[in-house]
Amino acid sequence: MARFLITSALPYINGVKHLGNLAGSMLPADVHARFRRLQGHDVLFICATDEHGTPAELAAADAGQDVRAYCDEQQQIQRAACDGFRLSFDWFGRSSNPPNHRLTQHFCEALEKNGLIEERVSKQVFSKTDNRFLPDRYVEGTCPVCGFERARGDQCDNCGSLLDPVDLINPRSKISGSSDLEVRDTAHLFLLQSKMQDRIRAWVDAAEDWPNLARSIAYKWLDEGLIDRSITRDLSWGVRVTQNGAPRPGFDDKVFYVWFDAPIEYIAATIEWAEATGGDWARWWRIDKGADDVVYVQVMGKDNVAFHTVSFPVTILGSGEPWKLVDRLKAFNWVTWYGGKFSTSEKRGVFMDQALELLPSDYWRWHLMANAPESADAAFTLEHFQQTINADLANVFGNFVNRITRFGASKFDSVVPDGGTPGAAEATIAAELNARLPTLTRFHEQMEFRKAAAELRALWAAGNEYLQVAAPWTALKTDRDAAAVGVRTGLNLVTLFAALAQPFIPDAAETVLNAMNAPADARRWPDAPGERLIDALPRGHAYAPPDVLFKKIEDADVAIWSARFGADG
Ligand code: B3M
Ligand code: ZN
Repeated sequence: MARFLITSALPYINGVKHLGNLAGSMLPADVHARFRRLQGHDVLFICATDEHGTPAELAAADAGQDVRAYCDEQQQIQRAACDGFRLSFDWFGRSSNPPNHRLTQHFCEALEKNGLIEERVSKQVFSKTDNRFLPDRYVEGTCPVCGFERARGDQCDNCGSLLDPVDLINPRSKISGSSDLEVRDTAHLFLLQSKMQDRIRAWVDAAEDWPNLARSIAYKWLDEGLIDRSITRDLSWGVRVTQNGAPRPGFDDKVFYVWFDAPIEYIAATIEWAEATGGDWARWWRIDKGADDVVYVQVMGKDNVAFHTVSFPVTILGSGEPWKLVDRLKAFNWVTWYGGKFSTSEKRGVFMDQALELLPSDYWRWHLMANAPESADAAFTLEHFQQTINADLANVFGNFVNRITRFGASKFDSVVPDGGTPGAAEATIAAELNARLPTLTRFHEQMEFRKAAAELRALWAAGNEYLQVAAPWTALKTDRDAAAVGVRTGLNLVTLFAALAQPFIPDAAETVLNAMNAPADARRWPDAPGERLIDALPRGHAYAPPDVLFKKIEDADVAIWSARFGADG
């Protein structure tokens, strides 16, 4: 028994996430949390919406809503989509809640006491029409390098040059279109990351449990050298800047940068959880309060890795306080939509809420994890989705469950039959279980989702082969005892396969386990030898065949969905 703290990257508040976001953070984190619970570990699985920053302000303005009201509404919508996908968070918090405000201010003050914060004056574009400073990407103008007329203040999309907004020719506000801009001085707090370079490198060197993608991204940033970065912004929506517990002079119109407060919300969401449930948050986060034996697992897309391997650790280590740091960091590449980008504005791709209108969550969960973007980007196509579902879920798993439970119901009264002795076919499937189960367990432990799904599929396929060989329907004509062995073994495999499927397809697995009246120990992660697992249910144990588990996806469905979701490449 160990203790696992699992966090998924926090979905940004402006709208429901698409399947690519889901596949690279919340879903794999959920699969892992479910797996660790089945193993009997103590798991705390935390997520939250990331709510501060300019995009939230602008989305609220677009929707004609107050930003707080906008976030309240969007949080409910995202929560419903997460519930629909059966994401089993112990808590789904909000970075705009009070615990995060308090903790963010606390961290900044602790960093300042340790000499890691400096106030610096910089030049920034101010829009008189909008009456606000403009973040770099909200200034638009002509690129001084290539002449492209719609270059952003931070980068030109045409020639790729990195820009400073003050370099743009004919700059204008992207918010109002106004060109009544001027460059003004503004003070900001800088986090002196350069001073932490050696400590962060030593910490990454010691982090042997990180998969390659995460390590290589961390080293890339370290090798380029950590630069001091501004952790405040000229905005009104966010965490207020304080000094010694009081508003910081000169910072009335400023808040912390969203990427400074967002990771702190992992801790703050745990405090929200503790306040709501009476749990002990410090036991999960403070080394001095019992968190030393916690294994902390983070899951995220590759664009978030630098913030988690460098910036957030600077905050934590720089505070000088005994906070828990990440032990295992699992990062994902992108899921693409037919090789291109998912896009809300261009209506390309399927978003979480839309997916659930088409099919139950298990279909999506299985496909996204069986094709997880682990070693490279993975292209989602509806045709590939159709193939995976029809082959793996309908033909292999669904068909196996259906065939044997129905045959047993009609010929052996819907109970696990007694009689007969296991022979060569049972020895073969038992050996297969003994070989494959430890591998499946290891892939889950290593968070190799694609490989874990492949191993589970191979087990299901071995079950079908077993039925082919044992053929209780043929045996029944001459040898009822031999048929009884086949049905008994088959029904035990049904239960076992459903138990093993729980992390990936929890609803279908539960349907099968309930139909089989599976006792509690048959619902946990198995560690018994194959010979025992194929004869675990008591003789005479009653069950009822479940309804068809998965319906096939027809070509006509794919045609309709392609038209609706812009699947034309
Ligand atoms: N909200 C992901 C994004 O919007 C970001 C993750 C925060 S994790 C602390 O790209
Ligand atoms: Zn350019």
